[in-house]
Amino acid sequence: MLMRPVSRFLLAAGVSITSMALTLPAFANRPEDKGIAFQDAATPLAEEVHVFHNAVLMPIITVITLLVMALLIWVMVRYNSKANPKASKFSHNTLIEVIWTGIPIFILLYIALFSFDLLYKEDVIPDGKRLTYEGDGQTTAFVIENDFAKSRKVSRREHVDVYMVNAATGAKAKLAHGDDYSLDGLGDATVTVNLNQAPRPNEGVEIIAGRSRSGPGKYLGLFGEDRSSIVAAPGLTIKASGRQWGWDYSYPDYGDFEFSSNLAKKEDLADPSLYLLATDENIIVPEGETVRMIVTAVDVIHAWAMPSFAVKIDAVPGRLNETWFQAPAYTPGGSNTYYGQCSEICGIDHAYMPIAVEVVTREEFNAWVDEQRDLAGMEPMFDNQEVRFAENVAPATTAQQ
Ligand SMILES: [Cu+2]
Repeated sequence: MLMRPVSRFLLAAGVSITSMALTLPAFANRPEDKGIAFQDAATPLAEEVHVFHNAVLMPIITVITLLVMALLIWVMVRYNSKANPKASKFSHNTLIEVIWTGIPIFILLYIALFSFDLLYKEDVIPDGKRLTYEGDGQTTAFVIENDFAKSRKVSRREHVDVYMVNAATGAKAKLAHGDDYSLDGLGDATVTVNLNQAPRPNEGVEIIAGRSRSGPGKYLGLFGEDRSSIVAAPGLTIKASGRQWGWDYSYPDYGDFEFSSNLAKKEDLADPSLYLLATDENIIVPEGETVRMIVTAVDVIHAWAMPSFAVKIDAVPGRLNETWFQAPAYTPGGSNTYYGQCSEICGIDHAYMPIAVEVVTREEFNAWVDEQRDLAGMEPMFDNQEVRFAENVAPATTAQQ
């Protein structure tokens, strides 16, 4: 098992761990004491799962519960032995039997209508294509190669999202089809986005094309607000391997460096309430990136779960399971670490194998990759002189055995 010093990356040199500990933000994205609702959704897919639960399942559950309770009360009051001393003897009623078979069929069909769509999105890795252009004040036409598989081709205007990006701040504004741009060649080999106004040199255009739309859309495609967006294909793959008692991670796209992530000791935590959630080494992901998780186990079945991403997948020895999530945006000074736990009872220390995903900026991610590559004896990939990692800033937390 690999053991690593606890590392924290600091943007500016000279920031000591003491001041870090004092300025640690309040953590969200974790279970709350006495909480009974979902953790806040941190990804569009998790939002969609919450909408499915709140708008589709909850009304059905509520109506059925009230109906059954009313029927029970009615039976108890109207048909008890005092109120109804002479019981009737019939045992069949065709109409009632058709009703109580038919209604549940419609309820299940209604649930399936929404849940099959959601299951598909959870299961299938997004394949959206992201193109970015810098404005030059003249160009208005941007071309998308429509080289998706036949069933995934860009053929409707819902399959293209266009954003205007402010180059200085990185702020994105979604453009409206019709008002801001038109599309040519939908379903053909190339699709052209024609902007009504050429982006200026300090502006950028971001085009995402594909059918992997996620996030709450209009109810039945008709009512309400559409907050969905097309998700780009994964730009990062992380392999997670569950073991008694912790997780090992590797980053195959960046030289396959590996590290172990174990339960952080209580005395090492700035916030002791994070005990059993915090790890000694977090999974580091760049903000906004689509991440493919490949999950397996080395001994018994574990499960990799991140409630705020609505992700839970079994880690089965000898098998590779695949899932994905979209890393949330990085909030400067905010809570950028998300907590989950092994979610398959795997033995005596099942409760001691937490999962922590930390979202960072792209520059910090690159610096972290270089640090990990250095620890694994590899050359740096990015070698950014401005962003540095501070090593050995806290006492090393070792695996508990
Ligand atoms: Cu486990």
